[in-house]
Amino acid sequence: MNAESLGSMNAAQSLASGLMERGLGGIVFSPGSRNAPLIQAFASAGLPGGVALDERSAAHHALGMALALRRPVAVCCTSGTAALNHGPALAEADRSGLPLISLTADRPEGAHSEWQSQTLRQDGLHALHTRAHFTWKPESEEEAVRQLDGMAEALQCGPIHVNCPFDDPLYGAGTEAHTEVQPIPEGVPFSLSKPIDLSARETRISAFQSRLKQAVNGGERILLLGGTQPLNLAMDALASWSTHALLVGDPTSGMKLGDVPVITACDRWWQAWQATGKAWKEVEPDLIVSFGAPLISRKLRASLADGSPEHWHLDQGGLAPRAFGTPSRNVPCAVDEGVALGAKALKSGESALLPSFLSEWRKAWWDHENALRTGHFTALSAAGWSDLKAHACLHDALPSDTVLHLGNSTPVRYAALFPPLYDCTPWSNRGAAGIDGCTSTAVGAAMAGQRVTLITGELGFLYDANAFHLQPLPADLRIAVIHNGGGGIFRWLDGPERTGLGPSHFEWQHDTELRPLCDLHGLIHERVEDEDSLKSALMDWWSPAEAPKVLEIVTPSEESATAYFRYMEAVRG
Ligand SMILES: Cc1ncc(C[n+]2csc(CCOP(=O)(O)OP(=O)(O)O)c2C)c(N)n1
Repeated sequence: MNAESLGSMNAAQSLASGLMERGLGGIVFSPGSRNAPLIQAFASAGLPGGVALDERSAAHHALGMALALRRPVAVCCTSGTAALNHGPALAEADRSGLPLISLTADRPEGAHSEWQSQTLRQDGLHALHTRAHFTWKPESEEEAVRQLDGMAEALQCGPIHVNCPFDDPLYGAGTEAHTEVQPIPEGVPFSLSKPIDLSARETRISAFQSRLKQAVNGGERILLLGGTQPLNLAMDALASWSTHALLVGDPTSGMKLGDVPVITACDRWWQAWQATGKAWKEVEPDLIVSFGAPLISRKLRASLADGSPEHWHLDQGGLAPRAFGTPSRNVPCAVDEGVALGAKALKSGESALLPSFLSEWRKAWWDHENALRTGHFTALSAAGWSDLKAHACLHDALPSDTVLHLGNSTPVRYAALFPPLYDCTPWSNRGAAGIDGCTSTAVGAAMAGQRVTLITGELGFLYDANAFHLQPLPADLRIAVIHNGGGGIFRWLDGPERTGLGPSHFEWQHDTELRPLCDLHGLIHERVEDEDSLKSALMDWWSPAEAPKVLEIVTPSEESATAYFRYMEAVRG
């Protein structure tokens, strides 16, 4: 068997059934001709998904679905530049370990050098941002199975790219798209651990556990540091960590504030510590265990790197980032598994009494944090109408059962200031931190059946407006757009203003109206411009609606930046 003799239709069919047997949870198509065999093969399977015009958005829709379903989800496009547009979502998935499958149709081998139209060199196109890539042109049944197993294995660590060269004929007769979604086939859930070399894995995990036990017994200062990752981490495991270690992480790390003692407002903590003039040495850890995407607070990360601490990183795919100046060691397991294994090791080493300098070390972090938490309410109530106030109102009103997505500019940073009332692990595309797919990712999670609320800035919203060129568009979606007239984040930085180009080239100030855009896509639009109208709009904002709702919250840009800086000062008391 080979793809040509088998025919494009059969090759696509065997890919579809092979991926479904291995746990494919959904698929998003973009229209095209070369991908006709894939469309026909997968559309008849009745998987959750949709058809999205823009491939960049489609790939983010699939990313959001993979996040919500905890399963691999595919995105399928035609040949040529379409294939390049899967890049941003693949880069995000690669950093955050999500099982996204890019299926790009291609012309037969050699078409590009023969100067045929709509071709580029597609094999390995996304090699730098995927865990593995494949050319789907199996020469035998055995090879097909081997490739499919390779795909399933790589998907446990992150995204893959499958390039599919298809020859004519591309169209069969009478494919019936299943509009009724079939139950997702049982397969490999993406967080399941099934590593390539079991013995090497066991050795590295037991080295990690021994090291933790030794650190506890030796009274070393251990920091568990969480970046963005998709899993809600188990409370009992985190509770064990909190007995022996300090927990610090982004609001999107899966360590939920309130359930365990964790510091999430990292920039607030760091800025206030700097203001005390105290030495960093007092709070420096000896050993960092990290997981997830890079920490949002660059300043805290840089200070942590100052002390060149020993560093271990939990990542199923073997990543060992040099995040704190020194080389790190990889612990090859999924984040939830690694946290649980670490907790077990810490518990087994707990016979030694906590040395007093260790208690003092943790107390230094927590005394500082507790003072800031006390100062929070006074500092917040002193603020006038601003981004800060708008975020506070939104976080107060969020229903506990909503799945929160956060734009990755200021919204994810503001979220760190408010103790969560919702049950989920909030999400933000912090892996590669592009603003180009935040809305599409939220839409993707809603496509998978979640009740999603997205809080975003208006530039991110405008940028990713193609998120709504999607059929069918899910209705259970609420989008709060903080419209501060530009990229508010650039007012938090020193540099842009000094250049004299701040408003024009960095913030990108504009007067774009959001209503016409919402009308274009059939979104229910409402606009508020002060605290009282925001509060009253939020009273029944989450009640069922026919279409997604967009709440445009207009805030003053200059006052918003001032309110943030005043808050950061006032919170110190
Ligand atoms: C694809 C991409 N382009 C540019 C940037 C740089 N960038 C980071 S934040 C930002 C502005 C975001 O503005 P907005 O969405 O209004 O949010 P705010 O800063 O007001 O919270 C830009 C352009 C990026 N991260 N990703």
